[in-house]
Amino acid sequence: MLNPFKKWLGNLEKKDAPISPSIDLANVPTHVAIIMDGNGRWAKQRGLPRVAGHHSGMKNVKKITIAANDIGVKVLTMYAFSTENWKRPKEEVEFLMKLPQEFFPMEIAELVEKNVRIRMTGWKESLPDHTLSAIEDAIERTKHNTGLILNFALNYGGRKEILAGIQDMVQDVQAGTFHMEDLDEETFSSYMLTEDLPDPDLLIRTSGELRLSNFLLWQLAYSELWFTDAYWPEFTEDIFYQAIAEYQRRARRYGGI
Ligand code: V07
Repeated sequence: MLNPFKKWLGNLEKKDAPISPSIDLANVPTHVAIIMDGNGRWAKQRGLPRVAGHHSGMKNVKKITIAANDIGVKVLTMYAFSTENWKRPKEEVEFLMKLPQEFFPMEIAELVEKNVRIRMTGWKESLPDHTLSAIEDAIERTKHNTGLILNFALNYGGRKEILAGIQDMVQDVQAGTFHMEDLDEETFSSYMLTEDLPDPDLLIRTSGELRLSNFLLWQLAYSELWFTDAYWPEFTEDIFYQAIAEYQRRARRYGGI
């Protein structure tokens, strides 16, 4: 690019919200996954209860969804609750399970206006009825939207997903509807909960932890990983765009040369 500001200026002409001059809008990751960590620590640092951190974290979800939508990200997967999180204190779990029903009345109008489609990856069975109906309502009300897919990973665990996929596959083999000769990475992917989504191009984890914590184990095989010390409630559009710019600077070679 001869004039690095050309895209930036082009941007300003098309949109009123300035994005970032360092982002190449022609090379934006299709699928970004985020581990929204550090809500409890953010709260503790301020002398607040952990749940205040979760609440603040919830309010950050829409902001980053809109920032992602503005640059053309197609899928945004947010890790909201893992299969391990049930082990937390009962009061905290109960509070977390109320967040979906609180999120939608507050955010749905703007998300619908931006053409965002809501989805969920995880096991619905063990969620409380009030949580599940809030989620299903949002999925239903946005199912015809064609913009960014906001995919909540909720009651999700990567190893459990892989084992469940193997179980389903073995059942299909026994029923004669799947043949072992056809097993390869692509057919196995169709047994994952994310069957119809592309693999994430970029994983972001907040709060300084450098682990995958059982998130999208199969799907993250070739993803770029990006970490920040910022706690999720203080993660801004600017930090998000820094991650995108860094993603664009890295050569992605898929283990080849
Ligand atoms: C949760 C807020 C974000 C920080 C991480 C943990 C706490 C949004 C939702 C949500 C989930 C499904 C849905 C609509 C909204 C949510 C949980 C926790 C359990 F359809 N934030 N958020 N769900 N946190």
